Amino acid sequence: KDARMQWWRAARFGMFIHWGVYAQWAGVYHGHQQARGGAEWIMNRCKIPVAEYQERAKTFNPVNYDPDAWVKMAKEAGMKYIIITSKHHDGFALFKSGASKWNVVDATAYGKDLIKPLADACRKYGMKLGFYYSQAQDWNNPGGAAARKEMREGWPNPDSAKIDAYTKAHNGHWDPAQETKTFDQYIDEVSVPQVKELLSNYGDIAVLWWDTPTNMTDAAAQKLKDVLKLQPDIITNDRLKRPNFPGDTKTPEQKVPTQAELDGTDWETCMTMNSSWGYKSWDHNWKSAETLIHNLVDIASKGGNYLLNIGPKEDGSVPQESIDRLREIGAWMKVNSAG
Ligand code: FUL
Repeated sequence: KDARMQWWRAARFGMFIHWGVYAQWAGVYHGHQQARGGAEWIMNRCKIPVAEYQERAKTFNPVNYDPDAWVKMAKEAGMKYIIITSKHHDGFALFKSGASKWNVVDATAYGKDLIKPLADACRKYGMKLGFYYSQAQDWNNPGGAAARKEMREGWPNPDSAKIDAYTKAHNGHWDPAQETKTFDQYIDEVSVPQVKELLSNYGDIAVLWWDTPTNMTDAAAQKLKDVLKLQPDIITNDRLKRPNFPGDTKTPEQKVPTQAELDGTDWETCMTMNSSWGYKSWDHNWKSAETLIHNLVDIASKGGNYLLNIGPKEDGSVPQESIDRLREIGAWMKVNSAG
């Protein structure tokens, strides 16, 4: 394990990328600002019907997507690895998939694999690439799990009481289309095959970043863990299934642990630059570059890694506020880092 962890322990700084068709909504549904949560949660928070969400995705066409520029931007900021949401909780795959038509090639106007050119750019610039994959929650592929969030947290829908009662009776689901298969079928037919695709089709993959084990069983977790054998050196986090699948790294979210909270396990703080992971048009709550640098130093001095997020827009461009902050961090790094 120590040999496997070596690059990761030296890395200290990585880029998280939350991107998917939720960027089209940008935190707004029918003119209403999503009341709570990251913009990547809008489908659940606002209980958007499956058909409506998929209809909008047909127009997803990120013509300004420039993975080469993304990797260069990360590199110039001093980041050593990139973790991208290959599939977030909305189940949308940013890659070509034979396991589900709900993927960028089959479901959008763009029609091309978004992961392949990123993997190529990472190889070109010597950047490690890892995948975030929502193994359990999936709001579009039937059988996928849905963490229950009450409707009142979303927009003022007149049907909110009805919808809330429905989600209570249906294990978090709000659309009958989500329940035409079982969770086990979803694991066997979508989750496991897609992780196989991700670990087979894009070269060396450094990290598998699982998330929210809603409804997970040990049996399902074991099936997913077995797929990791395709990449013997891969590093995984602690979000596959608790407590029997601790993985390699702990994942404090939006906070830097105190010294007293550390127990010797490898850890990585993931954090947003504003308040949302996915792009949210009206979130202007940006942390200063000074704060971000302070966090990086604090984390590095305690032996952790800092996974700092960007949320690209629908067209593939990166918010200027994020670009500016990464530039400032890079300038600081040039003066203050050894490597
Ligand atoms: C959370 C997710 O639910 C968020 O959307 C985000 O991906 C964050 C990094 O992990 O648990």
